[in-house]
Amino acid sequence: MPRLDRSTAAASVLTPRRPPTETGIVHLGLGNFHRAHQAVHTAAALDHTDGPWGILGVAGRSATVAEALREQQLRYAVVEISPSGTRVSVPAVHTGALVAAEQPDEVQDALAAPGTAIVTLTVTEHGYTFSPRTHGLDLDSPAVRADLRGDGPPRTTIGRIVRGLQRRVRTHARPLTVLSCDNLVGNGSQTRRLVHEFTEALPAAEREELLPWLTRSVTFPSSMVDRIVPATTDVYRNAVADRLGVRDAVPVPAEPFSMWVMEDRFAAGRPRWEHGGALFTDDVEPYELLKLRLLNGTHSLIAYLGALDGRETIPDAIARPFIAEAARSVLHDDYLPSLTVPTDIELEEYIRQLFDRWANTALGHRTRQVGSDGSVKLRQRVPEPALLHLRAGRMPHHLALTVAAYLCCVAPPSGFSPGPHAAAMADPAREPLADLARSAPAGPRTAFVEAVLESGLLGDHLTDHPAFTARIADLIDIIVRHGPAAAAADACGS
Ligand code: CS2
Repeated sequence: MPRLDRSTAAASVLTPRRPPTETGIVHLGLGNFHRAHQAVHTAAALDHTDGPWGILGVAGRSATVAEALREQQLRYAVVEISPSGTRVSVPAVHTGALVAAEQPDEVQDALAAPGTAIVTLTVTEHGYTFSPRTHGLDLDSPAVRADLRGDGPPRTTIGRIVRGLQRRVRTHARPLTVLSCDNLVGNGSQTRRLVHEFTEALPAAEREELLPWLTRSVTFPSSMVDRIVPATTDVYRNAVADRLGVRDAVPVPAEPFSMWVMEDRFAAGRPRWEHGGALFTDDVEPYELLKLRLLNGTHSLIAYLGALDGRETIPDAIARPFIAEAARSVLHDDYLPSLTVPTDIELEEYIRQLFDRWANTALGHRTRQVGSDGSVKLRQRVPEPALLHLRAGRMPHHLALTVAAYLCCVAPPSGFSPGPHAAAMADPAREPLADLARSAPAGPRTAFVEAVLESGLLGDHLTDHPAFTARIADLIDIIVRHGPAAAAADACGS
């Protein structure tokens, strides 16, 4: 069977009809999410109004996707899956694929190129080298320190951006937009702060060269992104082979739903993304919080309870009545009161859609994928709503359950086996949390939870609420002795 490439992609599935040849966007983070989200929205926009908006995709370290894309002349398929059917499309918007760790110079050139007007980012929550302790750039990280010294090619995303900006200011100093598309609260202002902090930590001459231009000419709009995109498996490779009669090594599975809301603060123009379904607003925060809490926050609880209950996928987990009930409770009782719902969102319909999306059995999104990186994800989802309730004298039982289930998955108390799906969750804090679990005294688990919260895992303020610590400890105990269903029943009954 021939490989998917420019000559074989069937015209009927290709968007836009006239693929761009000039690069206007450099994208950092060439994972599945970018290829099923910004790339698809850009393809749809360019189908309507063309322009110099090709995307140069940059992977961080792993060369697998970039190499496959190059072999396939930058074509890949998006396999949209729902119980009612499968739709395959080929977004043809990429103009190149680089690997930052292998081609650092090309990446800096691309960031500095006069035609580059936007840098988009999907580097995941832990790609930002953010320190929960200082609420700013992690200056203790060896990689950040090496990047500041300029020892070899940059290793961090923020380092790469700043080195590219230096090259830009030295050559032509045209304005630029840096657009974070990651699930962070205030992702634009966070990124701005980290880029500025990195610049401020540079030697004086470099700082003075860059900072005035950075302040004047580089904007950092915030954005809310939403599309469930699982990992690729052979099921999706076979779907492309069946539909298009070609081999695609790197297709991207995705649900049909997709949403993108952005602030319209672009320093040097942008594609007409509104024609590709994006919304523009002056204030993204209400959309971000809605999505981060109702979707992502609830998703985390479904993933951890599901994994502890032996469920491999999110649809398998939500099919368990006790998990569906816990999801409803966390969503309605704990997250919803912490939000101002944007006026154009029909809340009941939005929530109904969420449950349908989680129940998409055809998609097979794994509990281990959603449960991975909880130490960086939960910080964006849990502390603020929890504090809001605690300060008003209410106990957010299901947020406590979320943290308890997370800890049972990645830092299981000795003698407790959380099962294979939890064991497969990757987390940068796994080791330090396991150390805390090992050194916890026998008996009540309060000391362990206290130590976890004091480590800054969920920000600084939850430690002011010992009742929350005690509730998490309680629920861990119930999970260990009676299982996740009993803990969920306890949280619901409280
Ligand atoms: C999920 C998200 O893995 C996770 O934490 O909650 O990846 C979620 O699927 C996306 O944000 C949906 O837009």
